[in-house]
Amino acid sequence: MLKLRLDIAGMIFAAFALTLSADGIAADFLTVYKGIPYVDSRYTGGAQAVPGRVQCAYYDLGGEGIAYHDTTFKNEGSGGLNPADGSYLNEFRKNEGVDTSYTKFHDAIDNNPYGMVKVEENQLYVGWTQPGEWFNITVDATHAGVYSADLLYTSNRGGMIALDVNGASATEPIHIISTYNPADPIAWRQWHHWNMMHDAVKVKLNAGKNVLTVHILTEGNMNLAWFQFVPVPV
Ligand SMILES: [Ca+2]
Ligand SMILES: [Ca+2]
Repeated sequence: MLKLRLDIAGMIFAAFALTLSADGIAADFLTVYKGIPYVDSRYTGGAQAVPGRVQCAYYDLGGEGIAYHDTTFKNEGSGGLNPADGSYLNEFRKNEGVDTSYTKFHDAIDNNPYGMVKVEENQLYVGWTQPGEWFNITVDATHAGVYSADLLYTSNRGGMIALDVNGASATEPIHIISTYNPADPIAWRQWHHWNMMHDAVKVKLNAGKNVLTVHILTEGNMNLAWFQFVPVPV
């Protein structure tokens, strides 16, 4: 059943990709793109502002093949590792394929001594990332230009990500520095060593609406929390 679902998802994605190439790619991306900015009972902001902090967990609405591609149909975090209990955080986007979770301070999970930076408690993130997965985030840039972004993340094995802007490749593969630390005696906590990569990403945006696509290229096992975008001085 799972394989069938993945096959269907793959076909939807392939059809979507064909639509894009037939239409001449990037310039037409925004006119054919069916995803919409995320919104819920707690987050009402819509397209995320640039400059500013762009939360990965607020990836677009639109579902598999449109707003994201994920290799597992269910959300491995919400409703999975974090049991459905009626709370906002445990049930956050639990019916979507992208795997989301949030930082926890009990039992020294995300406030462990092996993190390179301190994170806030209850910080949402996209986890269970695998090569080939991607998700879209609609942002709203105050002005056209080049922006760079720091990335808050963990990475058990290192790996590569890349970003598209409006359907066109916008970065070279970005090497994500591993946060693995053999000194941590708890194996599962290798997924919780938070780090900041400064100027991890540099992209050129149009004024107003842009769609960022975050691609997981290699390794996976990264937890991606947010990109903090600032303008690059001309
Ligand atoms: Ca999934
Ligand atoms: Ca996943």
